[in-house]
Amino acid sequence: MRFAMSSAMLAALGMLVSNSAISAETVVSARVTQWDPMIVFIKPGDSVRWDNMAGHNSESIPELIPEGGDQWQSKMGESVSQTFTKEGVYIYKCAPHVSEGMVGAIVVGEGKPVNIDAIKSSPENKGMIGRTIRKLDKELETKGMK
Ligand SMILES: [Cu+2]
Repeated sequence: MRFAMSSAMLAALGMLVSNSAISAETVVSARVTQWDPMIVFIKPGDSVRWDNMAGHNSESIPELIPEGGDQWQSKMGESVSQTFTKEGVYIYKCAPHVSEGMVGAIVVGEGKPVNIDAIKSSPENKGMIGRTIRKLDKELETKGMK
C-alpha cells in the first residue's frame, strides 16, 4: 500500500515536471489587418502571445472554441498572453478588423480537433471567418489531422 501510494505520487510529480518543462509560448504578430501566423499549432499548457497590437485586439469567438475552453478578450493595443489547457480549435478575431480578414486559429493538441466538425457546421462559418476556417481545414489535411 505504501509502495502504491508513493508510485502514484512520483507519477504525479513527474507529470508536473514534464508539463512545465515542455510548455512553450508562440508569438502571433498583428500585421496591418492580418495575424502572422494566421494558424498556430500548440500543445495543451502552452501559451500564445499577441504582439505589435497598436490598433488591434484579440478576442475569442464564443461559438468557435471547444466546450469548456477559456474565452478571452484583450484590450485594444495591449500585448497579451493566453494559456490553453483544453484541446481543440480556437477561432479568434481582431474586433475592428474582422471584416478585413483579421481572423486567426489556434489548434491545441494532436490528431483531429474535437470541435472541428462543430466549427465547420457553425452559422459563424462565413465571410472572413469562413476564409480562415477553410485555410485551417487545408492545414489540418496537410498535417494528417483530419
Ligand atoms: Cu486589427
